[in-house]
Amino acid sequence: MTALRERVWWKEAVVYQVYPRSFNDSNGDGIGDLPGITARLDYLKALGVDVIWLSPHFDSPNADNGYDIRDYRKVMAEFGTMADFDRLLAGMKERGLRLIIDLVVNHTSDEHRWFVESRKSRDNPFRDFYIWRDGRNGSPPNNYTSFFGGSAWHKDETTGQYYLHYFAGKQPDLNWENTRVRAEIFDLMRFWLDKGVAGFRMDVIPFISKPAGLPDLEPAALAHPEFIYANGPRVHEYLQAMHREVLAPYDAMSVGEAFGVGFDAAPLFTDIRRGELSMIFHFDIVRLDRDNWRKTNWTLPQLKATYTRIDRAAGEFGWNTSFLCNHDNPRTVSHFGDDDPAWRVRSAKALATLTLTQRATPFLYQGDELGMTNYPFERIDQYDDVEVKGLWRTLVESGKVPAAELLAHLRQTSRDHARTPMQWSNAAHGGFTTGTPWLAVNPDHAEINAASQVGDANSIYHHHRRLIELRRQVPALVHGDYQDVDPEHPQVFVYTRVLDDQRYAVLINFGRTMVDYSLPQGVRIAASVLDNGAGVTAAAGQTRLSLAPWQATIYRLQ
Ligand code: ISL
Ligand code: CA
Repeated sequence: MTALRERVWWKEAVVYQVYPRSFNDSNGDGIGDLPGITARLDYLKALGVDVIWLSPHFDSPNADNGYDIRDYRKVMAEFGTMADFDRLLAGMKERGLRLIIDLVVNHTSDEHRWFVESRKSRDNPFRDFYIWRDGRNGSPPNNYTSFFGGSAWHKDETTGQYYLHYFAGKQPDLNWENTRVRAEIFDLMRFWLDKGVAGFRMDVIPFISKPAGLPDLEPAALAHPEFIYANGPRVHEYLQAMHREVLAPYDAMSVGEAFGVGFDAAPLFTDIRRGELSMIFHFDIVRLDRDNWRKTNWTLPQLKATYTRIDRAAGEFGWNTSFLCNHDNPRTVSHFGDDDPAWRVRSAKALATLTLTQRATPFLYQGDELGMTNYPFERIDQYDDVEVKGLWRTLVESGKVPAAELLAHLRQTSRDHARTPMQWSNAAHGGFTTGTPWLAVNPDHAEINAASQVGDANSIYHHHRRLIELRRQVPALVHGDYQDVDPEHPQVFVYTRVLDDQRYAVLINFGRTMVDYSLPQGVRIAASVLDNGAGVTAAAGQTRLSLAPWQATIYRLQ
């Protein structure tokens, strides 16, 4: 089996994403912080994860919750000090946990020293660190749009030129064409690697090389500019240099946020023979039911087809991630499961089974292990996110979309669903803070919290723990070939994972009704290995199964 040729550590790891602002507040100011994370390392170790991905912890004015960095070598004051960071890393090392940090280098904050200099004059030595152009007859240099609303260009009065920003105006894009920019970035990466971090999650990394000549987007591209932004002519040259000069010498793990990367282009980023990234995040699953800001519907055959395409895109020499949530998405159980109290626990466990049995490195988002749900947002003033504010400005305030319509979509799609604080206990504010949380805690923390689940062997938390343990013991669940054996079934997801003579099948009923199911040819059960407790598992040789609502079982096959 060729896939086994590359049994590198990061393929076998399970990653847990911490959004520091919302994880655990140690000093009562309502904002999660680094000492708060250190205090919960035993909880994470007991869950069994290997790697923690920390969303940005750098000095930032927080126009986009840290995805706008003012100083790459300083810790955000609200989160603590460099000494707190060193203690967190030491605590992780003691427990055999690795840390990857968030590398946000497509853009900086406009308050970064480089940009403060750059905007001063056309001949400032830092001018060329960013992308400045003259306007076109009093309008922006081209028709690029920002993901947070409006033009991607901002006219800076000091010099009369425009700078490019794919995200907020406070997030100017760096000019990677400039060799000094690349040298600075490679240096700051080494700064953190020398401290002992194990690698990086790379924010919108395919965007770093800008389209040659910055021509207008064709009308058809305007709705999804990411597919143009992600295909700049030099992106692979830059990533290969980064790999050669920075990542490889440290054996560092890298995971690229491949926003805008199509399936065909995936191997260009992750084929191990090219020396670029370890793995990428595809957005085709979390965006299956989205048309920009609009929520649409998804079907199970569509979801299954997407899993297959993602697996095939990685091929033999590439590698994938498996995730259903992150800090930019609604909650896993509300999005793909059923957060009705009658079905929440079963469906959250079923989705954990799905996520943790892919041929990919699983990424769990904080609170997923508890089945945390979307927040019941009602009004615009309950949201914090810069993206929501941009949508409100460009759609509602301009009169294009009625307020009630946008609110109905946001209630299902907003990034703030994932950003409400971790629910540690049934205490006030879910035990997240003794003060006033920066974003309200979900009122369901009385039911859904870590304290109650750690003490309950049948909880969603313990189901995650058992799945992680099983994955560690069974190489076929990590490296084995992935095959969807019934792509058309509207309610049952069945796939096999095969490595040499080890054969497994995963069966998941994606619905509230019982399904009378005949196993496809060639799938012969030997024994149930791990089940989510929703129903009765099948015996060896049984071919007709009665699948209970949201039942999810891993079987060893004959
Ligand atoms: O979440 C999105 C829209 O709903 C995406 O467009 C998102 O902005 C995109 O996936 C890029 O995300 C990353 O970069 C952004 C930051 O706001 C996100 O939090 C980050 O994950 C800019 O740094
Ligand atoms: Ca705090």
